[in-house]
Amino acid sequence: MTNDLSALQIAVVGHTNTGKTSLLRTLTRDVNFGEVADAPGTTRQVQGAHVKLEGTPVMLLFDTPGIEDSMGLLDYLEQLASAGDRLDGPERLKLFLQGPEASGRYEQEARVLRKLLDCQAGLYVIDVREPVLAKHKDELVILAYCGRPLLPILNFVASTASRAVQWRETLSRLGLHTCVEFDSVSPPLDGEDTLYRTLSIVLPSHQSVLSGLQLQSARQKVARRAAGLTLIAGLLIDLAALRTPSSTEPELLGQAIVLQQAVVRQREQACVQALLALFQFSPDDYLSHPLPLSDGSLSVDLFNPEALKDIGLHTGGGFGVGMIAGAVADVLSAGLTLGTGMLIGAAAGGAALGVGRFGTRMLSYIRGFRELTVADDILQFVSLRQGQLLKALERRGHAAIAKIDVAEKTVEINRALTALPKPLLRARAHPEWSAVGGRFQDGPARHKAILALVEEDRLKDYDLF
Ligand SMILES: Nc1nc2c(ncn2[C@@H]2O[C@H](COP(=O)(O)OP(=O)(O)OP(=O)(O)O)[C@@H](O)[C@H]2O)c(=O)[nH]1
Ligand SMILES: [Mg+2]
Repeated sequence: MTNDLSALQIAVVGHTNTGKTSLLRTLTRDVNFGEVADAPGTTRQVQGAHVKLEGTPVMLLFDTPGIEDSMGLLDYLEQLASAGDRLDGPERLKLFLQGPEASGRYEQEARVLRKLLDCQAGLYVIDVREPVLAKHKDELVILAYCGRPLLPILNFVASTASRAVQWRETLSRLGLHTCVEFDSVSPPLDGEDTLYRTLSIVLPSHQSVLSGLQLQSARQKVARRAAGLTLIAGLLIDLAALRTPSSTEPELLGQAIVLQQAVVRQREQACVQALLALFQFSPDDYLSHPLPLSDGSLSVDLFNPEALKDIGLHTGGGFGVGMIAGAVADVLSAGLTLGTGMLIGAAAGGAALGVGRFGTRMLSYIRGFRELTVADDILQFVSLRQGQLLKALERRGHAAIAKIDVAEKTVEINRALTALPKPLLRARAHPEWSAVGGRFQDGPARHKAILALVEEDRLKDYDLF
């Protein structure tokens, strides 16, 4: 990394294992920055990362090793000057940094202080689950010797063990009246904007860059949401418009069902990957830390009727009629509905799935069954699930390691299937709108339908219908 000295430079400092490296990951949206581990002393060297404004690096954030022995160092600093010397903080630190202990016992701490002295300000990361101890107070006294503005970041505020109140009080007593609540694993939606806004208060000389970053962060959040919703709407249009031709011959119908299910699964998977990429969670990141997926597929199987029942989606659409209702239900369990001539064709589906309730006499009546389509309840399930993934990604910091369990949250939803929104109903009649179908033809009408779906009122909740 080149060292751009014109950029605003900020040191991220604090006690060991408080989440400094995690904060850098989240602010730079880089899951690969540095090393994160639940153990003290993980970061040993200072490492910088650029933060860009409209593509131009404007700020350098420096990760630093954790401070370990603040009490020993403060005692040492206090006895450094000979009696009668009136040294201020930076002068005292200069003496220390020139002395032997800066490359000996306090080498780690010396790296931190040197860096903070080089920077215009520091972010002081606190694990608010920890009680306020003498070592923390000593640490703050030493950091104040640098003579740089320090903005405390109350990390882990989402934890039930948070002692944020106690920490705020302590910080005030030490003259630090402004601080920011954050959580690098699940940052508040406006966490980044708030951080930059508050930093601009403690660092008024860099207000224009910091308010630029604040605005950019707010804008990007809105843009990511719109792009995410567009990806989901595209997926739903593709699935609603999808038609797989099929024969009425049971074996061939069975094959068509398997094929169509595979196409639907892959298409949903592609949307998951695109959403991950949009939020800068790489496929690698997802492989090593499986997000909502297990071995490449979403963990609640799309076509598992039990799963659909569990989430309380009830199939509508007037299929439950007459003697062949059972077979229709079985075809629906395959997550597909049948095109024109569906009821008779459904019997063939039932037979293909090994239902065995229909003899050859029944099958001989089968006529006119032509296409498979994706069932309404599958569309709704996909919509819910992708909407929840989008929400989870918006709330996920780049320091998060645990997987997002979208499937688990989806199961909590319990309600009857509502009618498809208009753009999806229209898509039903336009097989050429399906990018995964054999008749795909991209065009303005398809795009219009995607936009209309994004703009549907209900979509604002990320719940497309
Ligand atoms: N839940 C939660 N966990 C966090 C947060 N920040 C960090 N962690 C976890 O805390 C542990 C320590 O995080 P690091 O980022 O390595 O901490 P550090 O301050 O850089 O540690 P050193 O380099 O050893 O000083 C890791 O297991 C992180 O996943 C947070 O805001 N919330
Ligand atoms: Mg670290």
